[in-house]
Amino acid sequence: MEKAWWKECVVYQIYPRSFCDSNGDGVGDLNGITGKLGYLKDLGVDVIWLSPVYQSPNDDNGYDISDYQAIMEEFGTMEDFDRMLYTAHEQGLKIMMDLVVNHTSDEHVWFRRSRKSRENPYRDYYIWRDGREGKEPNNWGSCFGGSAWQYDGATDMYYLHLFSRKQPDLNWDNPKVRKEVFEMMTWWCEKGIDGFRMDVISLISKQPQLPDGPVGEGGYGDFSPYVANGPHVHEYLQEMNESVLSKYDLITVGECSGVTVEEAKKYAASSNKELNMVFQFEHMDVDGGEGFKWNHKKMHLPELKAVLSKWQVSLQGKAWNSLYWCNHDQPRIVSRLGDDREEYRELSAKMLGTCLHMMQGTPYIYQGEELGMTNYPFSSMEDFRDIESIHAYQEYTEKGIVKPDDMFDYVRYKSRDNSRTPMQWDDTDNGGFTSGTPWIGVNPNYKTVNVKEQRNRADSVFHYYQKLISLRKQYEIIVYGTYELLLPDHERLYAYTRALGDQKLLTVCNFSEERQNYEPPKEFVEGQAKRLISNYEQVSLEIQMTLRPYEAMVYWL
Ligand code: TEU
Ligand code: CA
Repeated sequence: MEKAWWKECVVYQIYPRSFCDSNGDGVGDLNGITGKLGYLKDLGVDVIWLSPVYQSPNDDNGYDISDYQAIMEEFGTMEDFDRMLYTAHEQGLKIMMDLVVNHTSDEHVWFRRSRKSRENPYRDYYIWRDGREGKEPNNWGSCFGGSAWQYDGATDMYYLHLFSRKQPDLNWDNPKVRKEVFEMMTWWCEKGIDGFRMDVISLISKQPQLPDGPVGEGGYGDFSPYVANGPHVHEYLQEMNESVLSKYDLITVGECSGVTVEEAKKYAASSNKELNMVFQFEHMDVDGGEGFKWNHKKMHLPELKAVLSKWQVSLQGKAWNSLYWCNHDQPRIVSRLGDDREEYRELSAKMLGTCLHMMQGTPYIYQGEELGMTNYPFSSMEDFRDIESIHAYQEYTEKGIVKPDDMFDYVRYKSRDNSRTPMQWDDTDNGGFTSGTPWIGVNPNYKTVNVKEQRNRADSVFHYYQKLISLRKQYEIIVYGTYELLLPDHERLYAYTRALGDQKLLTVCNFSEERQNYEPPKEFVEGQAKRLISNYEQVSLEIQMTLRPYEAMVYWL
């Protein structure tokens, strides 16, 4: 397999709004990030993925951009950005920008011009359609509730928005749009940034007829069959690669909702004509309902193993995986697949980290994951800030689809705000995130769960993640070895091996609080394999062994 630095690195995602506030206005900012680069260096990551920092009216916390070449005022200035980039580079850290180009803000100058008249040169930058008998052009629902179409009185037509009303979709079939986007990307590359994480890039090419979709729980049609991995998406990404990406040494990852293994082999093929890797969603859906994320369903481990193993095996040698449990759209993994009760929080957070970091692919750590940060104890709908959570609650309770109490429970468990509460730096007010009033509640467990405490304690989750990262740098097999799943049907244990040349690696994780009997492959026991990491003391590999609650271990031969 061809080697590449972006296969060997570890990425850390920062959600700037919630990372560190330097000026006491309650909102995280660029100077706050610059001040914490030393922390990230110490953790050992190589690349920082910055969620959007561009100018934005913040309908969707920066994922609605009104100027791609300006910095959001709340976050600072372009000078602050340049200083952050410079300081990061000085410390050997790379910066990956979030690129949100499936849509802009409705306050972007392109859209302000586009909506003025049917004839103006910007009209075709977006997707406008006539109504159908006085109603929306088709039955599609938006990701954030309601129709995916917004009527605009000025020209008596509708525009498409797969996300909020304030996020009109760009028309990628228009070559002028592609040119503008590529020029903007080049401008950032010339500034010296090191890569792009591309927001919902799998949705940029729509089937031109825009047919009605199958109707789901909320009464709207699903757009994905006509939008996800649409007709020209690969062509447009190849064009992007040729005009921009291939000219620089970048790390690129496409957020690809609806991506299948077959599609991923095109987006992230080893021949590297499009992107380095994709974010797939299948392992995030194992505890969801079918296409409806609002529920309590618990994951079934054999299903999770089947999904992750399919991605590991199918992309082997053909494309490259990204590895993630968390991001700013997902609840905290320790509350979701682990156990966030104090007794097991750290053990299970370490177990989950082990399980993911020993796989093939580029690992992504989301801020606070390295501390085992948990979901937030929301007490009422007023605690939420996220547009998706608020709209979903309103829509499903008002239509009587879900009872208010149940819906509150679901939102509480699955809301994106669980991951967006401030980073917990120490045990002072607001977890050291801000000296002012934070824009969203700080998790009250900051008194015990925080950076300061964990950096001072050798057996913390922080030090465990530090070790996982450093192992990846020491053992090539962790990056390049081939993966094989053991015990596919086991309900509690996740065990797999990796192989590279004559080296072997064994990872065993107990996903439960019950003790589990386990018989490791003989060669590891007989060959006196070396233990690389484990979340308990006193571990030894034996032919008949018992794993303790949430125990994880890795052996190398
Ligand atoms: O997310 C798109 C996506 O497919 C989801 O994860 C989505 O956010 C959904 O709500 C999950 O329930 C990206 C960004 O990561 C997200 O923050 C943005 O809100 C969205 O695109 C629109 O830009
Ligand atoms: Ca601030």
